Amino acid sequence: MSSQGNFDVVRKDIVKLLKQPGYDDGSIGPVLVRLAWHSSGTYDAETDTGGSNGAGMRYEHEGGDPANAGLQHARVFMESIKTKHPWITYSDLWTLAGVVAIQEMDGPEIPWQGGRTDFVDDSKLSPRGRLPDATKGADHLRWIFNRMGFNDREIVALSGAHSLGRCHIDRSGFEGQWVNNPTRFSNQYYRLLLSRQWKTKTLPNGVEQFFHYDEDSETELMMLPSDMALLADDTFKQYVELYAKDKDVFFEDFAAVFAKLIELGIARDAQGRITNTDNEKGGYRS
Ligand code: DDH
Repeated sequence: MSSQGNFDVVRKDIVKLLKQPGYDDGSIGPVLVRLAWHSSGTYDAETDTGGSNGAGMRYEHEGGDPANAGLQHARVFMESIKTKHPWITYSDLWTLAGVVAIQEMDGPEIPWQGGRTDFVDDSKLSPRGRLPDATKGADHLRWIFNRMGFNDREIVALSGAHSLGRCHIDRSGFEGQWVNNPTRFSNQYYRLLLSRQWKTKTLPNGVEQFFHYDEDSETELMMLPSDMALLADDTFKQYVELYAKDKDVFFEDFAAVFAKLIELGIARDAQGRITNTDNEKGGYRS
């Protein structure tokens, strides 16, 4: 069933669903990207647990992790696609939706392969707390992303996804958008990080973030403490400068690193068939 042709039909249906005038900035693209990232970013290379395979976010253990607050909106939107194409696994659907959304929002084309299963092996459940904490600095970012297998340059490239979407006070406790046009993928995040005077402010809920008032668009833009950490660390900063200067290098690096993210924990043979899951039973081979 899961032939490439069918995936193309699903891609088209995801595209049709992206524009949602009543939702945020008129598109569910950003929250779909976050869904793909959070479903994959639980990976731990040492124990080979977590990752997109299994779509664990369907269950309270992972779905109810405070780090995933708000992603139920993305999952509900994806449910109509799953109902229409019941053969696709949630783990394939959520990762595919992320790459389709990025491409449709003017981002790079990201290589994507299907074949993930939705079988959850209890012994492979990832504990909560594996996703980054936005109040923390460079050491924390390295600790989280090195665990997945990413280096400094890849950490900075991945962070450029914050040219999309916004923070919601009722989800993460932070509030606002990083860039002026949050439904267009670009290197604007790095450019703004470097070129604006970011000041701290404390929100009514006691959460501290950074802000800059953009006179031209009369919009207040924001940065998380973890975004600012990319400026405070010299190695990270050198890549922020690179990506701010060269959009093509950023797009190329981002496509490669996002493709790596959604493949974490998945081993494939030369034909692209996943070899570390038992496709017959739809479960892990242990
Ligand atoms: Fe992020 N992110 N993210 N992020 N992220 C939030 C929103 C979005 C961190 C914290 C937050 C990545 C890395 C980090 C997206 C993509 C990616 C929010 C706000 C917080 C907080 C959530 C809310 O209130 O709705 C931190 C910390 C890190 C880090 O340490 C590096 C990465 C790697 C990606 C990626 O996609 C590759 C996107 C998109 C959003 C906007 C979601 C939306 O609903 O809009």
